[in-house]
Amino acid sequence: DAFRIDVVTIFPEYLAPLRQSLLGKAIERGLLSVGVHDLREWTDDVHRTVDDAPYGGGPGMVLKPEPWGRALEAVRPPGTRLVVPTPAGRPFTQRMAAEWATEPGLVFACGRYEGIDQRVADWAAGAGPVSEVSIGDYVLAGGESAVLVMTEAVTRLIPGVVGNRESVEFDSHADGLLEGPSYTRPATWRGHEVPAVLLSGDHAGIARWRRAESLRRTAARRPDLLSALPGDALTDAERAA
Ligand code: 6GU
Repeated sequence: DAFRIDVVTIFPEYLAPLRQSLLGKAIERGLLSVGVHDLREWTDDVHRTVDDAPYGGGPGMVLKPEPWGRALEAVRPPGTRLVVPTPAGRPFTQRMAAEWATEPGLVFACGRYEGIDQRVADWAAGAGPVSEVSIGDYVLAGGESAVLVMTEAVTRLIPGVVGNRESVEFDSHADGLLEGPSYTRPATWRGHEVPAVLLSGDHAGIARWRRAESLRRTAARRPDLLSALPGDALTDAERAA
C-alpha cells in the first residue's frame, strides 16, 4: 500500500510543494498519497476562530484545542504517528526518518503563533505515538516548512521512491558520518584538479580515500557526530588519525 501523509494546517497553500518533483513522482507511481487539510474546516463559529490568548498571560496566541480534536478524529487513522513540529521538540534525525519510513503513514499537525494547546498532543498520545520534533536550533514562524523538510527526508527512504538504492545507503548520516567531496569531469577545471586517486581505477584505494575524507570532514565540521559513534565504528588507525 501507498505511504499516507496527512497535514493539518491553517496555511494549506504552503504545502503545495508536497505534490511536486520527487514527491509528485512518487504520488503518480502510487507509492505515496498526500492529504492537506485546512484546520478552519473544523471550527464551529462564524469567524472560524482557531486561536486564543495564552492562559497565564504573555505574548502571541495559542491554537485552540477543539478544532484540533475534531480534525485529528477525522484524518488520523488509529495508531498512526502524529508529528508536531515545534522548536521546543526533540531533534529530528536520520534515524527517526528511517523508522518513520517503515510505518504505514504520518499525520502532521502544524502550529503557528505560540504553538498548539498542549492538551492536543497529550490527548492524541492515547491513540498512537506522538512525536514533538524540531528540525534545528533556530525559530521558524510555523511548522509548515519543517513538514516539507521531514516529508522529503522520510519519503526518499520508502522503497522505490529514489531510483538508486546506493545513493540512499551511502548518504551523509547513513553511517553516522558526513559524506566527503564528489567530483565529475573535467579532470582539471580553472586550475583545480580532481584528486588523482579517483582517476586511478584502484577501487580499494578509492574506498580508503573516501573513508578518510569522510572522517576528516566530520572531525572538522561535526565533531559532535564523531563523539557519538559506537565504540567499534572506527579502527584503531582511524581513531589515532
Ligand atoms: Cl519543527 N517548527 C518551528 N516553528 N520552528 C522550528 C522548528 C519547527 N524546528 C526548528 N525551528
